[in-house]
This record gives sequence, C-alpha cells and structure tokens, in this order.
Amino acid sequence: MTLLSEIKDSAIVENLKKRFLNDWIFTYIGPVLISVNPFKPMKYFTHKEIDLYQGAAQYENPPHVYALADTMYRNMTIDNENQCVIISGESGAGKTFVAKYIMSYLSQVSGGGQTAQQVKDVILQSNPLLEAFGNAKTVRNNNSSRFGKYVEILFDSGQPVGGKISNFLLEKSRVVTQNPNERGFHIFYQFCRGMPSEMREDFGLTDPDYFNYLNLHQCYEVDGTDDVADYAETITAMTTIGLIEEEQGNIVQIVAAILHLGNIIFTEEGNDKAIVENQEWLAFPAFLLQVEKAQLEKKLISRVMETRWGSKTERLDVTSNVQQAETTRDALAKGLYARLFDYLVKKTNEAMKMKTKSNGVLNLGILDIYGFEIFQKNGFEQFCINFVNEKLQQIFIELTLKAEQEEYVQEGIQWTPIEYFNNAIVCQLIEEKRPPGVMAVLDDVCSSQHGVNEGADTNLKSKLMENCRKNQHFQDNAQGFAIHHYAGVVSYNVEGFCERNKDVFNVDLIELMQSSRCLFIKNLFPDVVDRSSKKRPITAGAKIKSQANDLVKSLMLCTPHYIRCIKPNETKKPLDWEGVRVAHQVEYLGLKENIRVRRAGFAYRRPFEKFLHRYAILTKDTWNKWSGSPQNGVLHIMKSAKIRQDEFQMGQTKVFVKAPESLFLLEESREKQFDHFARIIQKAFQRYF
Ligand code: AOV
Ligand code: MG
Repeated sequence: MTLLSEIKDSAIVENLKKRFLNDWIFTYIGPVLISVNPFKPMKYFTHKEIDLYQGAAQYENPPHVYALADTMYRNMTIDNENQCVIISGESGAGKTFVAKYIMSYLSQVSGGGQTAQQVKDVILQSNPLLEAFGNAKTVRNNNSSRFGKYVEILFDSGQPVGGKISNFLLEKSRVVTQNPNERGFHIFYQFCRGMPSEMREDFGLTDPDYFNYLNLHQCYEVDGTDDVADYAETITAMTTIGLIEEEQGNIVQIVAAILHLGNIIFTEEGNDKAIVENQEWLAFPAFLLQVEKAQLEKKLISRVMETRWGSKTERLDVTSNVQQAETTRDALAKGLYARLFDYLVKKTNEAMKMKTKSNGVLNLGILDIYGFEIFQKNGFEQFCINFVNEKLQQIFIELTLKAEQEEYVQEGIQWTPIEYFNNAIVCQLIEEKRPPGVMAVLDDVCSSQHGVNEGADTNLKSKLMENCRKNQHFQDNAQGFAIHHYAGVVSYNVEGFCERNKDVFNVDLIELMQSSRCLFIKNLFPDVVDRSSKKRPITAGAKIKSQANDLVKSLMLCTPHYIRCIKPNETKKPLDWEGVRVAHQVEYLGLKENIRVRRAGFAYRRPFEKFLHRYAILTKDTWNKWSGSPQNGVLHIMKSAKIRQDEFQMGQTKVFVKAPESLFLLEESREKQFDHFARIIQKAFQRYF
C-alpha cells in the first residue's frame, strides 16, 4: 500500500479488490494489518503457515495475521513489553474470526507444560462458550458478537501462565426481543434443539416457536449454523472451564426459566390493573427458579412503594398496569441472563487464574468488540456500541496518526504534516460532562422525577436539542437525534433510551431471587438490599463510559497493534465485491491518511542501538564490537551498505528510513552475511570431523 503510485481512496480500493479476487485477504500499511472478510475458508491457516511465519521478518512472507501475532509475541518476549491488538471494523467484517486465529497461533507457538496447556485450553474453549451465550444472528452477521471482550493472556518466559477476560455491555435486550430477521442468543436454540430429549422434558424445553421470547419474527434458522452440533461444543467448553454437571444443570435451568417467564402473559382486570392471564403459566418458571409461585406472581404484577410520614416509612404494594408488568417480567429475564453471563466469564477467569506469583509476567491483550452498527432502527445499544468504536478510533488516531507526526517533530525530522479527521469532537459530544454531552443529558433526565415515565424519552429529545445542538456532529430528527460518527451518520430513535439507561433491576426482583431455594440462583444475587438508600444506581451509559475509559487506559500501557477489518459485501458471499461499500470503509477507517503519514514519513524507524544491533553483521568494524557512538555506527553501516543519503534521516535517538526498498536491501545483505558465516562454520565443521 505504501508503494502505490497515487494515494487516493479509489487506488486503495482497487488494490484491495485485486488482492481479494486473488484470495489475498491480508494487506499491510506498514505495521497495520488490513483484513478483508473472504466469506469462505482460506487454505493458508495450516501448520505449514504457522512454521513459515514463526520468527520470520514481516516482509519475508505475504501479509498474514500470523505475522502480526508473531510480531506481538516476539516483541513481548524480546523487548519485555506488554502488547495489545485492537481489532476494528464494522459488524461482520471478520474481527472475531481474526481474533481466534491470533489465539490459536499463540497457543501453538508458545511452549509450556501442564499449566500452560490448561491456560491454552481454557482460552480456546472460552470462545465457543461465550459465543453461545453472547452471540446471535443479526441482519449484518450470522454470528454477531453482542458483547465486547478484551482477552489478556499472561506469559512468563514466553509461556502462558494465566489469562483474564473482561466483558463489556452485553446486549441483554436481545433476550426478550429482536428485530425482524434476527434471532436471540444462540444458546436458546442450542438447548431447545441439541439437548437429549429426556433432559429437555425435565426443563420444559421444546421447539423455539413455542416461546414468546423467540417467536416474535419467526426467525429460527441460520445459514451455516448447526445448533445441535454447537450444543455439543458448548457442553464440551463448559466442561473444559471446569463447570461440573450440577452447575451445567443449573445453567440450563436458568435459561429455561427465562424462556418460560416470557410465556407469562398479562391481561387487564379493570382499573388498569394487570393480572396473569392464565395461572398455569406461573407454575413452571416458579419451579425452575425455585421460588414460590404466589411470590413470583405478586412481584410481577405489583411493586412496593415507600412513603414517608415524618420519621415513619410506610410500605405498600402498588398494582401495575399491563405494560408495567411486562416491563418487570422482561427486566427479570434480562437481569437473570446478564448475571448468568457474568458468572460464566467469572468461572472462565477462575479457570485460568495464575497459580503462582511471579514478577516477570507480561501480557498480551486481544480486543474484539462489536463493530460499528447502523440498522434501520438504532436504539440505546447501537448508541453505546458506536460510542466504544469512536473511542477505539481515538486510540488509533492518537497513536498512529498523531503520535507518528509528533515523533517526527520530536526527533527533528523534516517533513510535511498530513491533515486527518480527528474524531475527538464526536467523543466529546457523547461523553463530555460540561457542556453536557448526550450521556450527561440522558443521565440527567433519568435521575429526574419522571425518569422512566412515558414522557421521559420525549423529554430527553428536547433536552438534547437544547444542550447538544451547537455541536456540528449533532442533528435533530423526527424520532430522536442523529450523530455524525467517524464512520457515518446514524439516526437514533430515543424510544426506550431512558428505560435502558436506567437499567432498573428493582429491589423487589432482587429479593425474589434471593428467596430462591436453589443456591446457584441465590448466589447470582449477592446484592445488599437497602430500600432507604438515596444513592442512585449507576446507569448503563455511565457504566459503559467508565468501562471504555478504563479500557483505553489499559490499552495505552501496551505496545499497540492494529487490525482493520473490511466487509466486502452485504451478501455474505465469497468473491462478491461491492466497491462502494468498501470505499466507504476505506474512507472512514482513515486508510488513506494512514498510508500518507506512513509514506510522506518513513517506512521504518529504529533507535540507533537497536539498528546497530541488528545490522552490525554487515561491516567488519561493527560486527564484533563498535567502539564509537551508536549514531556513528548507524551512519557507518548505511554508508557501507550504499544506502543513499536522501533515503534516510538521523533523528535525536532514532534512524528513519524512507522507503521499504532500502530496508529490503539491508535485510538481504544481512541474510547473505549469515549464509556466508553459516558456510564458513559448516566448512570448519566438516574439516574438523
Ligand atoms: P465481526 O466479529 O467483525 O462482526 P465475524 O468475525 O463474526 O465478524 O465474521 C463474520 C462471518 O464472516 C464469520 O462468521 C465467517 O462466516 C466469515 N468470516 C470472517 N472472517 C473470515 C475468514 N478469515 N475466513 C473465512 N470466513 C470468515 V460483529 O461481532 O457482528 O461486529 O458484532
Ligand atoms: Mg464479532
């Protein structure tokens, strides 16, 4: 890419297309890896490639994710630095796929005994497990990640000794409702279809179309997905992470209870009062949750209100209307599911917790989150997802475009600055406290008296207009508002924003779950219930904001690597190239600027010492020991390798090489020198024996 004769978006797209149609899905821009989703299995992910890429320099082999994984691994072991890879791209672009390739590569090249093997098994098996519970078919992707994850693998002397998964914002609304042509989380279908029939009967599991939470749009099948086979894989994964049979049974019990909760229907009994239409629907979920049927009913159709009379507090049960009862039922289902998901992550982490303490531990992090999303109707979830993507774009800009340019200035290198769009302004529009950004306004509306009343969302809309209108990336529109994200304009429908942000899992429901006779369920709710507390629970928006900022902080402490994934079409078919779509992604991912910065600048830079160390073998004076300054050593090597003066510049601490060709030349001479020495040694050997 950096050698293109003309750097414009169309040339980049053309280059990617040519490569894509020839089955080359990977391309470099310097150290950044571009990966285009082939939508078909590629043949270059075998043991042969693992061997080929191990320890090889980047340009020796065709671009590959294994090369990037290998660079990370070597950098970590040789330079003793923590590494991370940020994988970005829109929904369905291949992020999760590429993340799995990195994990499997690392697991194959890193050695180790029993402990290492255990860590590797857990990391690899955490993929099918968390995908079963956290992925679903969407219109964009048949196996779309509905949660974000950052997987850190801990290494000691190059061997895995532990690991940690942090998960972000599971799209739990999917438990109770989906958009047309989408499914709920895979696990529901796996349990309904894959489980042995007698076990299925025990849990009242049957065809997905029996359950209201799954039959809304009659979407049950997914191309290329076999729920029965995946069920078996999920069970294996559970066993690997150490969930015993009893716990597995508890998990099925909860998933089944959620589905049966969804079948409880309410009807109105005059006076706006909800009642359960048919008492029979209560028995089974109550049984599965191990709570009293009457209690379940009561908590669903009424809520406790507290009123204060002077120093006295009075509690009374207030009846709910049908809509409120439905909201409560769905809140219980979503809450249970979210806690179950967190439990699985916790158990996975326990299974790969470091056994012994050591000082020499380094970590290698892989970030795979949900990609930027634009649907027909975009809600609170899309807003949060797109916000996290903005933050990641910020890191990319900070570290790749901005930092690169700043480095030139710092090192006193001559060059012409490149213009690029800095999305900091969009991040501010979303997360700034003052002047209040969208999240601050939202929290404000939610904390006011009418926080979850019907009028809340409309109120939010007008408050947003008042506060955010001045930002040029904000627009008002009919259903809500639009944000001009770095990746495009997204219209958000404010309906449900307040409720989802408030994320109420009310005290009544917590108490209900704590009354369960099933210890497993009870333990999912260790909350201390305090009705008198004035403290407002943290909102979903505030949580994702703080998680995103923590994530940015930990990523900034590592040496970053980037994979930019591109989705070539909407048909999900191999060899189908939609130029306009790709052009759009190339543009918003900032690939052109990336190439310009890389090229107008320098393809390669290295601190003097490191350069000297690598190429010392090229001259007689440097090869054994160089007595002068490292800087002069570098100059000496450049001169004897006949690298032209205008091809490189000397900074304060580093040497900057312009075109990759000069580097190829250096590397070739280095190889030759090695071969030469190898032959001398071999001859000496032969003579000796
Ligand atoms: P995503 O992670 O970027 O979307 P995935 O990694 O799930 O996207 O890829 C989507 C689908 O494309 C996969 O299920 C595969 O069928 C196919 N695919 C992707 N990469 C490859 C590859 N290298 N080789 C073969 N097939 C591939 V999302 O999680 O929706 O943002 O939120
Ligand atoms: Mg994914």
